[in-house]
Amino acid sequence: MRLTTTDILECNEDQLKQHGRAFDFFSSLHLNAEAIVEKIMLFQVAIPSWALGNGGTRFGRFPGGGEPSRLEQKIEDIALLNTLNRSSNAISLHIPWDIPERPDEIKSFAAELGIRFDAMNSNTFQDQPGQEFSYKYGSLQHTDKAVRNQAIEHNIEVIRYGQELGSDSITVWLSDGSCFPGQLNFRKAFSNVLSGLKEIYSALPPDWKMFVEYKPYEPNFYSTTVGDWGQSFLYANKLGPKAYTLVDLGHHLPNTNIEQIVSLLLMERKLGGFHFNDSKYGDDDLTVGSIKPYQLFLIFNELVEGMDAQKMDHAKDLAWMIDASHNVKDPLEDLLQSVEAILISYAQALLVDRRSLDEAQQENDVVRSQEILQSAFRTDVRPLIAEASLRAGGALKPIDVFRKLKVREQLIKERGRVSVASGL
Ligand code: PSV
Ligand code: MN
Repeated sequence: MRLTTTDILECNEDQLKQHGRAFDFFSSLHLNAEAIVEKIMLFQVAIPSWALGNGGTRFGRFPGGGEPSRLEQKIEDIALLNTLNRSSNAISLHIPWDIPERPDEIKSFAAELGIRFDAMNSNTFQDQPGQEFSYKYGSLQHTDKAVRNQAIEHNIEVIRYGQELGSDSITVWLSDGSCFPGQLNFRKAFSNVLSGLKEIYSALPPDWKMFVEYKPYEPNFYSTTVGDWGQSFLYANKLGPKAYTLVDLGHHLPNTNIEQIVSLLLMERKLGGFHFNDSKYGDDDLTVGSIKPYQLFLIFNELVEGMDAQKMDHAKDLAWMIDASHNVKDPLEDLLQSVEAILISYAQALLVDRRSLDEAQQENDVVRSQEILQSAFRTDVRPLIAEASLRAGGALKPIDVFRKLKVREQLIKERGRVSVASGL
């Protein structure tokens, strides 16, 4: 199914007046409204190929119908999202869940729909049918060199697919670790992973980046070989200038100060990108901003401050991706909510009065510092997000339009009620 700009414009029609009033009012209060709209228009968030169907838990999965079962359909779904919000023009592919049989054809298919390929993701956390060696006891950390080589080869193959598709980065997430004390020699595991990553790193094309993602637990519950940002940072430093840490918001123990991690990684020029989601307990993969919106704002506050300090391009210099799972919601509606939450936090962070905050910090005025941050956080910036979408030809209210145009119903008609997307 494809949506046209005309479909969207028609749906915008009856909200235009009210939006115009809200935007004018906002602009009368905030002199930088125009500059923020321009920045939002440039900001794009990549959608993961594995998040277009319903996820589930080990207790069950409840597919909602009309899920994309082929890569082309996944790209079509992302194009639908992007037509609605004009802020999600990229796909992040997971291999082997989404192997492009003919990469050149897939690349031009995506380009026709205005979709490009963001970071590639490898998978050495599951055994695939016909695979020679098992990853039961890890992949790059494995005691057996043959298993390590298989994992290295897989990652290099993922880079090759990425090259053909026009991607320029690979995210390596390893589930390597141990479930019980004594199972693993930590030093040997670390050095096996490091030498494996070095081989993958040396296969990177010159303009590519490698993102090393960390996670404290699951599927291993006693130790994880890339368990936190410190370990990821250690690998990234030892690997070289093309290696960076990737922060997945769900991969922290409760109450971790993620914004501080972000600030320090940026300072060290080692922050590569994000997997956005939200969580109540752990790697819950919930809709971005649904549980801790203030934390998301504080993260963006550090991002804007730190990126500006390094004169970085907000839109291009970090990889912005969602990594979520949708157990009870329509995945496309959920993704629209997630992208909107990201843009809201970004816009609020752009509203922070940095000079006053700096002064308040210098004077140790704790109350004023908090007031400055919270006054930005408590500002309703939705007229700015809507204006950015409108100017780019998108919907003022993407979810309303999705429902009004009966997108899910159409997808079910086209693909059937029982089609199932690949992924977790
Ligand atoms: C692992 O939990 C992870 O966050 C990694 O990014 C994987 O690639 C993805 O989720 C798989 O769903
Ligand atoms: Mn992730």
